[in-house]
Amino acid sequence: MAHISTGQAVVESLIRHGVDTVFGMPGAQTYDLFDAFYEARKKIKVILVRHEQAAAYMAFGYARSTGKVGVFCVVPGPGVLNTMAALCTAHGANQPLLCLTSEVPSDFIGKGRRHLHELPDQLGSLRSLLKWAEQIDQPQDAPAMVNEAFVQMQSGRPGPVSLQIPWDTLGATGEVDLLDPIKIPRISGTRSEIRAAAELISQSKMPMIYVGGGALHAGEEVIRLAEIIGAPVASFRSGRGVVSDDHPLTVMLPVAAELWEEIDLVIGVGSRLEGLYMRWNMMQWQERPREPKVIRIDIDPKEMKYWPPDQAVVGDAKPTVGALAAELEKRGVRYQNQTERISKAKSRVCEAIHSVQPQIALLEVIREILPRDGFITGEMTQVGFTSQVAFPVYEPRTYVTCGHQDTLGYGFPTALGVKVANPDKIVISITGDGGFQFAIQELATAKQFNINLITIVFNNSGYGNVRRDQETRFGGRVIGADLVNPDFLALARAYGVQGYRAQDADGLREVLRVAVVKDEPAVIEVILETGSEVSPWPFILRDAFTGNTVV
Ligand SMILES: Cc1ncc(C[n+]2csc(CCOP(=O)(O)OP(=O)(O)O)c2C)c(N)n1
Ligand SMILES: [Mg+2]
Repeated sequence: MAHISTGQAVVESLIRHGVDTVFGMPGAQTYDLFDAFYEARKKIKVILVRHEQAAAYMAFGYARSTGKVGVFCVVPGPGVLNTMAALCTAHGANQPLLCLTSEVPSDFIGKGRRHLHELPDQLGSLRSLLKWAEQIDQPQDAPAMVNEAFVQMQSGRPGPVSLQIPWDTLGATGEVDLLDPIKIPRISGTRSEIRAAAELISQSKMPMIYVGGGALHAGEEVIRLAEIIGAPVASFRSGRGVVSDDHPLTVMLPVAAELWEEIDLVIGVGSRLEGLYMRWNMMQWQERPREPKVIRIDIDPKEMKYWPPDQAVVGDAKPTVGALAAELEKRGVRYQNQTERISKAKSRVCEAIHSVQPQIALLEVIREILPRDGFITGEMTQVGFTSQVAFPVYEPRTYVTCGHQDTLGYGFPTALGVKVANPDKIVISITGDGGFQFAIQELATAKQFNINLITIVFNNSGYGNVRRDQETRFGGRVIGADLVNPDFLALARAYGVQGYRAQDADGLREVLRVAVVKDEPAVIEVILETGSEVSPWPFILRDAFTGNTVV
């Protein structure tokens, strides 16, 4: 029992959960919380940002690259609203993020008197967007509320949550009992579900495994299953790296498209099967075709209603896939060897996708220099889109994406969080000139906190993706797509960050090598001629293989 404030009780509880970093920006309502962070400064590092969106994106990058909870702390009202794009991205990508914030003083809540930073219904707004949100009303409640927040973030389908503590409550003191964290068990699918799934697999001649973000911790089990049944393991973006791309059974999305016609069973693991059914067919697939058959292994039972499989197995990927592999081994399943078919499809796609220039050449240079355990963070840019279907990934979590929200501007601040979480690894952010300018001021954060991130900016003087669509689908009626940009290198230098420029892939190789050795925050600008990039979309939406045109 200790006599402490609510703020101190929250911070002590975070420490018990292993939190070592908090991203954020203080304000009057959160002073007591920041004062508690000050007291705990030997155990928790506070990283100050220049705009709250970056605090949330950095926490997102921290979570995505480690599997741990990402924590940020912002003022209520405008502070919280500034983090919403990142929170909806975290929600879409099932990431455990804790948004710590405050509220108007308790006596003012719900009165509508327009107190400083007051929202009509902040808790209601947060609940409508997040997995869970609660208010702490007294110091004694803080440890149990923090425990519940961690359970909510990490159990079932993970997701972002918020704890708000009213201005006056944060400083209020009381006798507090600190608590140990609650262990979250990994629950397997039932025996009967696993037997039924094994039965379907035994009847299949050409199965394909398809993994998503829910399988990132289950790589070993997925490989075991793949090797028992000789099936290719496909993924779009969140599942990249579950199985290394240099395993002969791993295939990227366009290779899966090549194999698709003969596949008679899809085994989805921790995935909404977005690549197959929500990207292909121009994102127009309303109902699941009867063939191929589908088994879905997912921790979220609701998924089974959204996209009904022939066999549902509700459980955590790790024990469930492990149990399924054991069941198949016991049965001695025989399979048709697909290895040659897979390697032929890989070579065909490799040749075809080589036409997506200059993106492929640029990505090859990045892959050549980035160590196997180095991280790359994507963006909604031509090189970023191409990377989703062409950049080899060797380890889980090293390919950091925003998932289905396709949130322009997430990349650079997210990558800063990845680097904070992985200071000893090389981290590269790839971004367009458009996306970079969503959070360019965080170069100051990189400088101040020695976040040695390498940011490669592909400068085509515009929203290249928009421009291409307007050129090809609206007869050249280009509107809202061209950008007059600042001098990115001068800007980087003004922030005290190293700046480099490259004109092509060879130039990028030269400066990227230098930047990696120097190990300091760096911006590399790659100049691209406007409209010069070949569209990667046929390889994502599958029309390269079906002859359809992009709608
Ligand atoms: C938050 C958000 N706003 C707008 C968009 C729509 N959008 C997608 S890509 C894009 C252009 C990106 O331009 P840039 O970052 O320069 O990359 P480029 O396509 O030029 O390589 C836009 C505006 C989006 N996906 N997300
Ligand atoms: Mg651009």
